[in-house]
Amino acid sequence: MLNNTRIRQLAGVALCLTAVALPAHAGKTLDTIKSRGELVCGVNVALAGFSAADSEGKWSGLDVDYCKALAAAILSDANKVKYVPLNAQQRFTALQSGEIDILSRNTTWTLTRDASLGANFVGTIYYDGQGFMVKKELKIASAKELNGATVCTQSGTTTEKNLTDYARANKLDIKPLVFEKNEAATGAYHSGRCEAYTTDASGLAAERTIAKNPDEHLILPEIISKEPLGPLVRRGDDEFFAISKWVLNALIEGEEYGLTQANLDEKKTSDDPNIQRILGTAEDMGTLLGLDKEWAYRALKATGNYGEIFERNVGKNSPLKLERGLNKLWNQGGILYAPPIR
Ligand SMILES: N[C@@H](CCC(=O)N[C@@H](CS)C(=O)NCC(=O)O)C(=O)O
Repeated sequence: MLNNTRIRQLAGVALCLTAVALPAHAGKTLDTIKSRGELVCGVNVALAGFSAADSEGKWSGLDVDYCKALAAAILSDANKVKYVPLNAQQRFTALQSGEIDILSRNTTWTLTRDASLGANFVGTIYYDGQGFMVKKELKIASAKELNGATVCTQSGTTTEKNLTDYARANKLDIKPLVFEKNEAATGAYHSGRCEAYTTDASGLAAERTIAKNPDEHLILPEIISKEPLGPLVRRGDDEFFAISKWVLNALIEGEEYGLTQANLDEKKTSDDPNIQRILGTAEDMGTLLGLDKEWAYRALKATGNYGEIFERNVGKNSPLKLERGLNKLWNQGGILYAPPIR
């Protein structure tokens, strides 16, 4: 029989083992970012609207803006971000090895990834789904007409499996042509080796904008999967995980409470307690996260709220012209719902 002392001893051993098992980065990410004076953010090499560098090396996009907001919250400067461009294959290793602090790169949240990469998904920044693009000259109007077609796609993504699942479920004889590099997949599509190219609908819109003649391409109406895209952080650092989650929530709540880049300073005198909490003019919520009371004010000031980020980068007046759709707020017909800042 185990007596109480023995039980406590065993529990102590178990605790020690747990502590030893934690990754070396545990709890340290915030300190590392602060002492380095820079957030290291893994992004897509080039995905119009989400992450792209201009000729001067200036990065922009929806995924990039999230990194800027995070840097503003932590370091009080949205420019203190080092962007590490990563392709589909490289992205998870870069996070696991500690090369980057956070991966903000059109990455779909799935059970397999959540459970097996040693990483945690921060949330969903863009609700997407997989679609198909074809050349208009082929006169294909629906994915159901892809029987016998060759479809180009990239490996190391969720895309490949969705394609085979869709073909099987719809009894379509689709031949996937899979490339390690996205340029190879799109190149094969443009040169006519494949009848269709498949990826996230946002990726299709991005690809169409950079095509030689965007009008020659049609994005088919079918969306064949759920692709909730969001940032990931390494496991084992709950503090940094919380900061990353709440910065995303603050961008969404900012929109919900009508806080824009332009009116933010004016709103500092608001007597709405929700706004006061977000902007830190009454209670200090930031200290609970290891930040300070102006964390969310700085994030919103740097990038604007979620709606502003969306419109600027991928919305109707941007080259991608994407509809808000599911990415509208929960009280405006969408599914964006941030837990409350209180
Ligand atoms: N959301 C999907 C697809 C993400 C993805 O990597 N898409 C491709 C096609 S748009 C891409 O960005 N490739 C660029 C690259 O690997 O450099 C996933 O997480 O697997």
